[in-house]
Amino acid sequence: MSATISGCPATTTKSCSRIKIVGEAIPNIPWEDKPAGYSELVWRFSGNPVIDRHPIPKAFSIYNSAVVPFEGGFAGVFRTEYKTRMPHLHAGFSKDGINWQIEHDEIKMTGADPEIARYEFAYDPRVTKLEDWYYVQWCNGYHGPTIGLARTRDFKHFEQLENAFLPYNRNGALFPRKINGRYAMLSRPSDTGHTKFGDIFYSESPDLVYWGRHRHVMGRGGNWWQDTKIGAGPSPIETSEGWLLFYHGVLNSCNGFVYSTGAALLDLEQPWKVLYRSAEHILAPEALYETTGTVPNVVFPTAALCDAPTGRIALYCGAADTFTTLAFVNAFELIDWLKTQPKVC
Ligand code: BMA
Repeated sequence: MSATISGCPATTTKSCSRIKIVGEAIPNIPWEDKPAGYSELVWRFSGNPVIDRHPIPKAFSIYNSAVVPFEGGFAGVFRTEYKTRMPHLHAGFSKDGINWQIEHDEIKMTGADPEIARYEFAYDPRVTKLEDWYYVQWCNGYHGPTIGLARTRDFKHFEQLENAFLPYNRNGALFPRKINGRYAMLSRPSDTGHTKFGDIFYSESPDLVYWGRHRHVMGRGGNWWQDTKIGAGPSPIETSEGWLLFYHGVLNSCNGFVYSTGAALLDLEQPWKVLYRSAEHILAPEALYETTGTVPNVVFPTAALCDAPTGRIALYCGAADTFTTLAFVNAFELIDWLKTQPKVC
């Protein structure tokens, strides 16, 4: 185990007083210390996968899902793939963030225009606590994938809002507060296939209905692990050093796509300005549950719990489009490392 002083890695004790994380304390955050002698920034939970195959009767698998602190425990929205192989959204609850009770029936949203409410498909949810609501952003089928939006207070009743963008768009990640007086979201416009483009953009809204003032944040490219396309992961985490963003990057190998995880720091008031970005991936498919499954070689981050005082981050990932897994990283250590990375990759 690495030595810790007030929960901060011994090697970065100074940065704990320098770096502030804006957010709540999550004293019961799922956590394991870094294994002794392990030199990588990010390490995997020894109990992975957190959600194995066939966790509820309807599900073939549950992955690429979202988790937030809720009423002293945790709640989430889960990409639940049925044996039809169609993805649906299910709510789930957990006391410890590791053992999950997933609802057996899918979320029934209310309130949307029937045109928007009809189901085509629903996958890759993120959940963001914003003001006094939990907002769900997911890839919603409407003549192709776009970003659906809904909100809940109890993870039982969900009110669906308008889709945020036109299709084709994926990987919507709402910021946890207004920026310059407007709601803000990252997304990844795309086309019908896995074409070699896919950059992250920033959009603003006065009301969570009308979105505009779109700005380019960062592009695919540079090193090959993120050369085919990239997409935002969980909602960015606010820190004194900028918005900490986890994202996925895609390598196009002769054996198919490889999805890995990177990180970036975005300017606090102008988040379309990238301050630092990982030239290397920080988590790539290596464990058997990441390399073997429905889609081999996929690590897809979609939720990050962060305990503000200690900087502990529990990162939930989809693995091989089959499993839900957990990895850990310390925010202070990650930020210090990001500052050694080039501003543009
Ligand atoms: C992306 C999305 C993800 C999936 C990934 C790997 O395009 O569809 O849901 O995890 O591909 O298959």
